[in-house]
Amino acid sequence: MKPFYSRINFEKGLLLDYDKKVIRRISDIIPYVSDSKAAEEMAENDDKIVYEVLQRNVPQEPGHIQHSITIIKPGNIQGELFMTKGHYHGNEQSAEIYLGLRGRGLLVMQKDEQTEIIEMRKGTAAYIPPKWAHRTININADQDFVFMSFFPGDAGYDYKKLQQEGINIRIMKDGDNYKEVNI
Ligand code: S6P
Ligand code: ZN
Repeated sequence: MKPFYSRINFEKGLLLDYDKKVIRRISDIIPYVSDSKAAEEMAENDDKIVYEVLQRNVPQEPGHIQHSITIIKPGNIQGELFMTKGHYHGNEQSAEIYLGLRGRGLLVMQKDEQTEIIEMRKGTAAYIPPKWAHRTININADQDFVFMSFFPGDAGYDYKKLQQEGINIRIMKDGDNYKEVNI
């Protein structure tokens, strides 16, 4: 393949060139939220977009580096702030770097009984070591949270493992702020 580039608008926190857009609505994250019943009802009434992932097409092979931008909308489901599904990498040796571009969010990571949380904003570069599950949450009530991710071509996704073991910490709306709730 040939070299290529993408343009990022840092003011708007947007990837201007992308090959594929994945849209996740409330109906897509029902099994991942604390109150699945509330999510089902919300999805029936108004199936809002929770997040979008803008991806570049790169071979999903060792040696390549996938990169994409995630835009998480502001909102909550029965108080649980809008978030990504969260996953382990299918190839568990794969690390990842998240770079904050706009808004404010939390990166929640989990490995065995350990949980780590990094608050992210524009300019935060967070390192997710191999074997740590990761999920991001928008903690701003009126602004998108946008970050860019860089990960190995063959990282893959294991959503089931995290869904089955459950995530230990939920991020709930607390007035204009947020609180961490241990489960
Ligand atoms: C991929 C990386 C991100 C997420 C994206 C959506 O390894 O971590 O690009 O895929 O933020 O999250 P999720 O959990 O729905 O894939
Ligand atoms: Zn990942």
